[in-house]
Amino acid sequence: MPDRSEKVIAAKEAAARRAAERGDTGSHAPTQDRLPPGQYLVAKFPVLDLGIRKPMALEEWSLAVSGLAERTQPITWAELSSLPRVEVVADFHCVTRWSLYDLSWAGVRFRDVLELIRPLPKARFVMQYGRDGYSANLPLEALMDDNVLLAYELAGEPISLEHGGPIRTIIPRRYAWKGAKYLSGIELMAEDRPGFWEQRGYHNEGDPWKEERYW
Ligand SMILES: Nc1nc2c(c(=O)[nH]1)N[C@H]1C(S)=C(S)[C@@H](COP(=O)(O)O)O[C@H]1N2
Ligand SMILES: [Mo]
Repeated sequence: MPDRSEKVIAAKEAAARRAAERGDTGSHAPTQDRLPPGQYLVAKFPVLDLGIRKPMALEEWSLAVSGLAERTQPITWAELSSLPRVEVVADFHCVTRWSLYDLSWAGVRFRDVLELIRPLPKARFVMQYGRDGYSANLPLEALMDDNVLLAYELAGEPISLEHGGPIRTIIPRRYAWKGAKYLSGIELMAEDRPGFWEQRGYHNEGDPWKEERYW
């Protein structure tokens, strides 16, 4: 990993550690109905990731499938794009406290992809992987929501490399770190396992309305 991203990671880890030492779990009194507690609104969409951005055309994209599923062959773009197109307008909340309203995404439901994969009954958790080495864990249940997408468009355009193209996951009910940019694989698991930030002091659930920021 390049120096720059190691520094960013170290700084964010240290902030999570200091907050935990202060006994500050990140909790604040609620501000407004729409803005989760402790968040501020931004107008422009920031770019936030590990800084490892490898271009990839949609036609080259595929999703690796591993773990507890009937099907473990990769899902190709041709197959993904044959699933129903779904549009979701959602607010976006980063654990580092910026929020953005009304991002408009298009893609396919995570749920529809899971239907292709057919998770085994024992599968209760999912790890998403990004091609930058990222990972994020969630209960399978959380990915069944109507508004959880494998997104391929943002504001009517193919998702740019900066914002995680060609395919990224969005999970509007969780902090944004729970959705992998540069989505490259998913693993179905019987037991939960912490992802990239969850190993580095971030909360396992990441619900912005409960301010589940850090351990
Ligand atoms: N693959 C990958 N996905 C990722 C990240 C990352 O570093 N790598 N960062 C997460 C974090 S912390 C946030 S806030 C959002 C940022 O998305 P954006 O860069 O489009 O604003 O992506 C999330 N998904
Ligand atoms: Mo974030």
